[in-house]
Amino acid sequence: MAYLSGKTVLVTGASSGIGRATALAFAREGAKVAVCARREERLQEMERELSEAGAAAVLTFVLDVARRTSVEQTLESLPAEWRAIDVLVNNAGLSRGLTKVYEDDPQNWEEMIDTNVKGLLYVTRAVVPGMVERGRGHVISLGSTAGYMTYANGAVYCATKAAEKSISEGLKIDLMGTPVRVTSIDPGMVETEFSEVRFRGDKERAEKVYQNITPLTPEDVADAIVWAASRPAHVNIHTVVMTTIDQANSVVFHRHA
Ligand code: NDP
Ligand code: 8X3
Repeated sequence: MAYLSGKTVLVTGASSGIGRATALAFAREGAKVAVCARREERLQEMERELSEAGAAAVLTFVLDVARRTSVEQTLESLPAEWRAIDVLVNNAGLSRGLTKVYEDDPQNWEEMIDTNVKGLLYVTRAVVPGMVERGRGHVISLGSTAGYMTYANGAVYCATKAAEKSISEGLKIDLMGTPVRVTSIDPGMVETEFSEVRFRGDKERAEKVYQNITPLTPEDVADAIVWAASRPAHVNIHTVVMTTIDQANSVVFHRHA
């Protein structure tokens, strides 16, 4: 897709899963790809892979999106040739626990809200003014089917994704009159490290989530992100809701016998 060749793309939370697959997909389109996350060694490992995939240039840097001052300072001091971000993929996110609200540890809520809601806002706030000034740009954020329908024991994670939906809708309204585009990509179950993080390293429990189901892959979601980013400049894809064939919504699944 010639449209993305040479474009500057920033993917947050690119050290794993959907973010990693998205960075590689943009690299294959010949984009300049900047990736960030908290785990530096993972990002360093990706550097060569991104170049080999075809990225026009690669930048890796450590960023915890939940740390406001750090987000502001880091993004402000990017090398000059990386400051004109054309596509921001707000992907960094996580879930912690699967518990009733009235029994949960508030620390879990804080991590999810700080990352999925406040982190997304901090990065968006730092990047979008430049897009408006340059008269081009696209903000693509990761929502979820969880933002449309709350499932048992997931109230706060679902609330963060409902917040993402409202923020993307509001940002689109705020940006009317500018050519900056806004998209929310809202997948159902995708097999990544998501459940392992949710269950704090309990791999057995995480694997059960995807048992007897064919989940989406990170590459399926990356495809949708690159598709949305590569539409003609006058086309704004608002939302892509996507699930595996085995999922109808946030709570209805078909598990194979
Ligand atoms: P993974 O756990 O595989 O990846 C999450 C990524 O986010 C990692 O690279 C992690 O990197 C990064 N991250 C987490 N916290 C922070 C932080 N504070 N600052 C910077 N980066 C952070 O999960 P997924 O790929 O599945 O998740 C990606 C996004 O997709 C999330 O927003 C998630 O909510 C959403 N999503 C996932 C679905 C699924 O079923 N998997 C379905 C729908 C949406 P590091 O730890 O190195 O910082
Ligand atoms: C992640 C998908 O269904 O586990 O957003 O919440 S789900």
